[in-house]
Amino acid sequence: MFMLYGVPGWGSAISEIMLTLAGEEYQFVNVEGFDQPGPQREQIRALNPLCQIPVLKTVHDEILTETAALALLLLDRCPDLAPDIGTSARLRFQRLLIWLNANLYPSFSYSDHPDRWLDGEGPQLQLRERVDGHRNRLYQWLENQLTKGEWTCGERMTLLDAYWPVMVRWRPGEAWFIANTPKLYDIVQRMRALPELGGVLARNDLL
Ligand SMILES: N[C@@H](CCC(=O)N[C@@H](CS)C(=O)NCC(=O)O)C(=O)O
Repeated sequence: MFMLYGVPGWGSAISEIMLTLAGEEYQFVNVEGFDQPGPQREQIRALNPLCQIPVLKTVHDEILTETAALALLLLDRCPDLAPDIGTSARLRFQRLLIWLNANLYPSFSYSDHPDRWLDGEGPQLQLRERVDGHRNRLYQWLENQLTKGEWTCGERMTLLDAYWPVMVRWRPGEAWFIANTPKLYDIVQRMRALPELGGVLARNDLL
C-alpha cells in the first residue's frame, strides 16, 4: 500500500483525489506543522529536500514527490484517467499537466512566502500582488480554453480534474472563481458530486 504524507486541505489533497480516482489504497500520514521548525518538518525534509508535500512512499520504500509525477505513476496503472494516446485531447492533457505544474502551482511558493525571496514589507507585498495577479491571468487563460459542460480535457474526466476542487480553495478564493472562471468552477461542482470522492473531499474539508 502507498503511504501519502500531507496535510488535510493542502496540496496533498490533490494526490488523495488522484489516488481515489485510480482506486488505489493508501495510508495518509498527517504532517500538519511541517511548514514550521519541528519534528514534522524534519520528517518531510528527510524525504523531500524541498520540504514540500505531497510525498508518496511506495511499498518498496521508493519516494515520489511532485504531483504531476504521481499523476504519471497512476496513469501507468490506470490509463483511462487520461485521454487516449494519439488524440488531440491527449495532447491537451500533456500540455495542461505540465503548464499547471510549471506555472500555476509554483506561483504559490512565491506569493505564500514572499519573505523567502525579498526583504522588507513593501517589496514583499508587491511580490505577492504581482504573483497573485499573474496567477489570476493564468486561470483566466485556462478558462478560455475550456468548453462549458466538459471536463478539462473534454468528454472524459482525467487526473487533471483532481486539481480544481483543491485549488479553488486557495487564493484568489472561491468567490473569485465563481465570478471569473464559471466553466472551471462547474468542473469543481461536478467533481464534488461524484459519490466516490465524497469521503476524500469531506476529510479535506473541500465540500
Ligand atoms: N511541485 C510540487 C509543489 C508542492 C507544493 O508547493 N506544496 C506546498 C503545499 S500545497 C508546500 O509543501 N509548501 C510548503 C513550502 O513550500 O514550504 C508538486 O507539484 O507537488
